[in-house]
Amino acid sequence: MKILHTSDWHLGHRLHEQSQSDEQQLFLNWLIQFVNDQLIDVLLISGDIFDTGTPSSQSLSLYYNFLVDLRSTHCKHVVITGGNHDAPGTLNAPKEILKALNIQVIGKASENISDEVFEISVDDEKVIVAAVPYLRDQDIRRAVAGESFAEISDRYKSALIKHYTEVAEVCESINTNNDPVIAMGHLFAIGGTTTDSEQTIYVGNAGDIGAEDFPALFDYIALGHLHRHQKISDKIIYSGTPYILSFSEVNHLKKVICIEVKNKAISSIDNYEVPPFRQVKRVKGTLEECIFQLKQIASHNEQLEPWVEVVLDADSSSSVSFTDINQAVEGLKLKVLKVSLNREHERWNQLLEKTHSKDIKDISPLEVFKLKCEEQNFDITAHPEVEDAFHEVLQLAKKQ
Ligand SMILES: [Mn+2]
Repeated sequence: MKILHTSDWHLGHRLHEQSQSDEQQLFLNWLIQFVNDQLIDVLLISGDIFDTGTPSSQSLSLYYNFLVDLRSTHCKHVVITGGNHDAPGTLNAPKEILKALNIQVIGKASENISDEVFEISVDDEKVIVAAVPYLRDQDIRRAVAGESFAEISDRYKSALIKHYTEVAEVCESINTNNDPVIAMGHLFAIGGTTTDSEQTIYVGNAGDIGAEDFPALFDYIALGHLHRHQKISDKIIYSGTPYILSFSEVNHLKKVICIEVKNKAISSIDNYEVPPFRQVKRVKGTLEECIFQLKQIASHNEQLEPWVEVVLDADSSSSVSFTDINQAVEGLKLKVLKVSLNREHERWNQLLEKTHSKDIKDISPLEVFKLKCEEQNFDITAHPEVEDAFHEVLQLAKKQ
């Protein structure tokens, strides 16, 4: 049995006011083909199907047309969970009719936790899926008057772990044949790295959940929320978004994950690169260097117009405006969506000046750290423990 894990489609998302529906449509077409070619049996989508709680009719058609197209492929089972961007009501509205098509939707935490558990059989293999959606504080925890922020985070974390523990117990109680158990989730797990396009789910370290907080019963945990594809452990994985949702993601490869089940066990977990249907790039340097790179980007014949962020060196761009850049690229097959200044250059120069050095290589990491503290108005001399911690981190970094 082959299971495909994806998440964070954010249908309807706009990048700097530009609609991303073209690349979203191309991705969905590609996914149908991929499901067919790879003989995928089960599709899991771990939250953030839509970018907003009230998706446009265009975003809704992308979604429903995809589900209809999927009917004619090899894939006969779909499990969809809600993310923090999805309105539970929107996702859940067609729940019953989708259920009749073997598409299970869990828009929000269920009152009866066993409603989040599905048994899926394909030929002679079976898996149990715990379809845990994004868990809203109010859905899993009773508010207590006068709670401090730390207490709220702490209780939320306990409620979240309790929810996973309970759903694991339901899975265990029905798993009489020792089949693989897969959980889904839409949350921030410790060890993950963020990009600029996720909304913070909760603040404060007390609310974070780590690999060790998930019940050991799960053979795989298909996570959504973080937009960079990454592993929290060998079996706890974020698929990441299938396309770029912010310029901070320009160097990320976008992936979908394929989990294969053979002889009652997960036999392989492989990730597959999603082709970039639109080139989203960032060019850096002086105005001339940026224009040169823009021309190079525009010289490739792309299906969709490339989108670019121009990051100009601060010292070379005092008089350059967004209009100047746009005039310079007129006629090129690309669009500049963002122009920003790179202050790094300036900062290094100031640093060199302060330390009376000629080259950054002459400055020790500790000196750089102390200057950074100074810049942030943090008095490191009053906090020797911070300097100790820095040395510790430095030693660790050197070992790697
Ligand atoms: Mn998301």
